[in-house]
Formats: sequence, structure tokens, C-alpha cells
Amino acid sequence: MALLKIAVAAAALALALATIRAGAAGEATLGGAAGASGRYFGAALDPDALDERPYRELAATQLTCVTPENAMKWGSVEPLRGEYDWDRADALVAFAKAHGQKVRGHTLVWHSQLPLWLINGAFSPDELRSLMVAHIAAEAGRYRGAIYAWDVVNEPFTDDGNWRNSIWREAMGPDYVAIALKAARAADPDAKLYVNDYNVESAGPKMRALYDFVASLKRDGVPIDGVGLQSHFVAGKTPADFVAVVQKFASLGVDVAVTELDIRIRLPADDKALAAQADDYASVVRACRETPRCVGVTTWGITDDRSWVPSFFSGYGAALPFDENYRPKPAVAAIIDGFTEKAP
Ligand code: 9MR
Repeated sequence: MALLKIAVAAAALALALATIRAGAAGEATLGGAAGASGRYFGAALDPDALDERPYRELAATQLTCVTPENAMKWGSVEPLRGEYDWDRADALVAFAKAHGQKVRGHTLVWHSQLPLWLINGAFSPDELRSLMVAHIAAEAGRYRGAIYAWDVVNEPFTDDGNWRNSIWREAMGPDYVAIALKAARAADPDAKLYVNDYNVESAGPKMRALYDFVASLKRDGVPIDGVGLQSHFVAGKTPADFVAVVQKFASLGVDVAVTELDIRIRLPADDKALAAQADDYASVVRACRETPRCVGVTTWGITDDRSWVPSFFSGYGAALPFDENYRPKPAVAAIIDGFTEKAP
């Protein structure tokens, strides 16, 4: 009897969640479409904006995975040495839990958005190694069990395929990546561990450097579960060999995820540009769908009014699936089709 009650309650919950996922008017959603192909659809979110109703509702109904755009970066969580501020990261994790969403943690080890005390601390190599390992233990340990995947190391290479200079590389050489991955595995054994980078979505020196490096991690038995392709694209210029690159990384025996997708348009964005952008979104989704190890797609933001693009690329914007009034752009239907259309 008790078991029956649990089963009935579980079925009711599943139905409620499915109804939420179907969106307000019962229309298809990004997360629902991705789910139909066994994948997730995610977006980077700003936990502060979750207080605003339209933003919160879009995030709750459209997404099956969320990522903190900035809230889990070292500079955000430990602005002063030993003084942690987990509030915004906690809020995002709680939101995801309340809505049955996965969380992609971003990011444990990066050269950017580090706290000033760390950059200016004149620490010795041994101290930096200890600080890095302790940071991973603290953050990945705090969210142990709540994180689907961690971007353990972010952006380790330069565009010409060399190691990017950072306090981590200076202290430990390229070994810092393996040290970080092992520390992350120890802190949260169930999280998928990723290396994440940009300009690796098309064959070239940086893509080959990342490929060769992940192959070497696998050979050496270092815990690495996935490669994140950030995918910050320009409408009309999405790499023609994207599907081949996704499949090449997957051939290493790791998961592949599109982690920071946005497709910027030279403003003003007219109908033609929005249509071209929609085609590009669909082609990214199809590339993922055609690759069994491609687990999901995350966009870097969800609405055009909250995107990093206009402030970093002058004259460009309108890069996300929903516009600044939270209305779906042609990209939304294209993404849904990309996940659900029958194979040709
Ligand atoms: O979107 C983020 C923006 O709000 C921050 O100011 C910026 C700081 O460098 O980081 C942005 O996110 C980046 C991500 O963490 C790593 N890949 C590139 C993203 C866009 O710059």
C-alpha cells in the first residue's frame, strides 16, 4: 500500500513537471525538445535576476540544466581570503533543485575573474598548488552531489595552440590541469569533469592542442569525462566542420557538450539576420544530435538584454534565443525542430 502511494505520488510529480516543461500555453519548450532526444537544454543564469518574474518563468519552463554565468567563479565565492560568499551560487543550485534541473558548475580553475588577494598575493608555486586544491575541495565539496558536471579547468590554451599563461601554469606547468581534475574527482566523485574552451569548434591549432591533450589525459588515467565547446559564434559564420569536430572529440571516449552557445548578429538585427541565426542554432543542435556522446546544449544567457556580447563586441548583439522583451525569436522554433525533426 505504502509503495502504491509512493508510485502514485511519483506519477503525479512527473506529470506536474511535464506540464511545467510544456510551458504556459502547452507549447513545446527547449528543454522538452532536448529531452525528446535524450539531452538537456541549458542556459547560463544570473541568480540575482531570478527575482524578476518573467526571467524566472522562462528559466523554470524552458531549461533542463542551468549554469551560473559568474556566481561560482573564484572571485565571486571568495572575494577576501577565507571569507566565502556562497549566497548567489546556493540560490542557483536551490532553483535548479526546485525545478528538477541539472547544474553545470562553472568554473573551478581559470586565469580570469580571480580575487585580487590571489592575483596580488605573491604566493610561491607550492602555495598556489595548495590554494588551488583547497579551493576545489571547498567549492566542489560544498555542492557535492548537486552538480551534474563541472568545468574544472576553463580555457587552458591560446589560439595558436600553446599553453595559456596563468598563475596556475606558472606555478605547476601543464600538470595543473591533471592536479585540478584529480582534486575535483576527490571532492565530488559523481560529477562529470570537463575541460572547457573556445575557438576549438573548428579544426585548427587550438582544437588540435585540446584534442591531443585530452587524449594524453585519457592515456595517463587522469579523471576526465568531457570536453566543453563554448561555441561563441557569429551568425552566418558557424564553422562548417562543427559536426566533424564534435565527433572527433567524442571519439576520444569522452562526453561532449556545447557549453556557452550564442550566435551574435551585427546590429540592427533584421528578419534576414534572425532567420540566418535560427539556421545556425539548428545546425549546432543537429551536430549535437548526430553525436551520441554529445549530451546537451547550453546557451550563454537566455534573453538578449542579459548577454555579455554587446559589451565585448561593439556593434554586435541579439545573440540569444529570446529577445529583450522575453519573446521567442525564430531561433527557438529552429532549436526545437533541430532536436525533434525526423532524421532525413
Ligand atoms: O558572461 C561572463 C561575463 O558576465 C563576465 O564579465 C566575463 C568575465 O570574463 O565572463 C563571462 O563569461 C565567460 C565564461 O565564464 C568563460 N567563457 C567566455 C565567457 C564570455 O566572456
